[in-house]
Amino acid sequence: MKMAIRKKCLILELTVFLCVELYAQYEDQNMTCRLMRKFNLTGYVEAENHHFVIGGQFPVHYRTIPTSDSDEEPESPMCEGFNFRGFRWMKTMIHTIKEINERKDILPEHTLGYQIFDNCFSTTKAMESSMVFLTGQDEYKPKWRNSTGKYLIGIIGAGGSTMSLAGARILLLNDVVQVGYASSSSILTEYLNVYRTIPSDKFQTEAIVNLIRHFGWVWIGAIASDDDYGKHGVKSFRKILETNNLCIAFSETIPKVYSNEKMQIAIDAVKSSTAKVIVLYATDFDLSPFVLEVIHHNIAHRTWIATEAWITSALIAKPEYFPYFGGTIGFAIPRSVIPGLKEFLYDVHPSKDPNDVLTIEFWQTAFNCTWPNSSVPYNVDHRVNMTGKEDRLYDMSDHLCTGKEKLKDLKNTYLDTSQLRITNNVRQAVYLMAYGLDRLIRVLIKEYREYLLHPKILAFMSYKLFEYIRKVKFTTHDGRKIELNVHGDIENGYYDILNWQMDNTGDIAIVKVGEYKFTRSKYELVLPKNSTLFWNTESSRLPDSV
Ligand code: TCR
Repeated sequence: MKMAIRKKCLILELTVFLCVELYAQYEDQNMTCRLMRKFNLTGYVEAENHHFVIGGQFPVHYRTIPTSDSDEEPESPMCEGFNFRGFRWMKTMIHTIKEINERKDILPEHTLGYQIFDNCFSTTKAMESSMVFLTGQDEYKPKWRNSTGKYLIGIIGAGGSTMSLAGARILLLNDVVQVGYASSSSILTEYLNVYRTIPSDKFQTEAIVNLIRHFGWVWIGAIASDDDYGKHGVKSFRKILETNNLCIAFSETIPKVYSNEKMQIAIDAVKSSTAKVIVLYATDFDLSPFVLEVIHHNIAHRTWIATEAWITSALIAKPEYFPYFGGTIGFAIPRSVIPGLKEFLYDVHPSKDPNDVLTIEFWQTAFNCTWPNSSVPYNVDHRVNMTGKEDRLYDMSDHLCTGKEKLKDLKNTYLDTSQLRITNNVRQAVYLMAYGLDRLIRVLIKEYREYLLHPKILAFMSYKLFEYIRKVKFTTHDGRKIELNVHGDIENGYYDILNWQMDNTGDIAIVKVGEYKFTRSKYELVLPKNSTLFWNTESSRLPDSV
């Protein structure tokens, strides 16, 4: 009886909630709220032969295609713009789960399955997948956190703060833990069910101000993406700047939906200000229309301070952008090498499974061809709508793929394992969850060995898992110590300090020039005197911004 009431309440809550979320997203377009009931997600599920399931959300596409406004029930939008990096993150989750299943020291008597969805870097799809974890694709009535028929331990994701926030509330209602690998906004600290293996932006923002102080700059400009990451980032940046008696010259946002008017406000601020040092708080994808505008307006001789989200981005670090963005300096998550991952990533081919639409799209996009007889649309890119310019990533191709295309010949972000940073956070998020479950099971098994998978014990487990996952301490394969504080945040860590230079082949070299270590109350900024920095100033010397 109690359960039935609880379910009813939940449906009501979810209905209202989904409406509010959808409304918020389409507010600009004056859309009224109608509930979407049919979900449409792509991803990977392997649950059947396992005891438990870990959920995952990754941005394998960059955006959803806006649907036309009609009076009918809203439909789940389609996605476009294949994100090779997001695809690598998703595969890393699967690789880590396989590795844990083979280990005898973690969960020796149980195995983990997975249910992973592409959230297309959007709140709508993030909400949809959070619902589907609880209900299944074809129903909108919540079940007890087992839409795959297996117990859901928690969610790895969602790949960005705004998306994590969208899902956080429904998942919290259902006592489901979310472990983030890229969602770094400090606001997530307030959510009881959100833990993460990426440090909160609180630390990065402090690091940026300490870098500014190190170089003696005083007047700084700030540009943020129009989301939780950018806006909260710049808000706390301004606060810390002021407490250090430094000054903000301007602070503008980059629109998410293309608006020439809003974009020009940001561009004019950069152009007209005497502040030549500018912080860009945005993810690479949100940043790229702005980058094109900077180039279009020929705005050179600026020193851009990068956040970790774009400092190593292949989308921005292009040689042709170097005259404008060379000399960029900023912070990055430490690099790691993951044993066996490269081989796992190479083991991808569209002929293996005709239903694996993500792999087919990966192949088509990577090799610029169309997979025969597939219903997967070629990667038509509507980016023209986002930038206001013809900037298609890929042209339509009538050239058929043969299946003999060689992955080895590709220079592609998916296969580039030389810069595993967030990828390593994905791995550690999966480990954190698995260790938490392992520790809890070791306690429960003493009393309840035979009943471990009984619904009542599982319900109790959900409640206890929060605590067990949060209290896990472990050392990673590369010697990093992972430990969360009471809010589920990492408090000890470090960033690499990177600078964009040009190598002798004319390519951009993203060079490590220093390190920034932090604990809750202390920091250490190390920029060795002998590390050569490149500055994009007329004199090629350190810019002054006093
Ligand atoms: N936090 C961003 C998302 C993000 C990201 C990235 C996306 C971060 N780093 C690297 C792509 C690649 C940091 C957020 O929204 O919280």
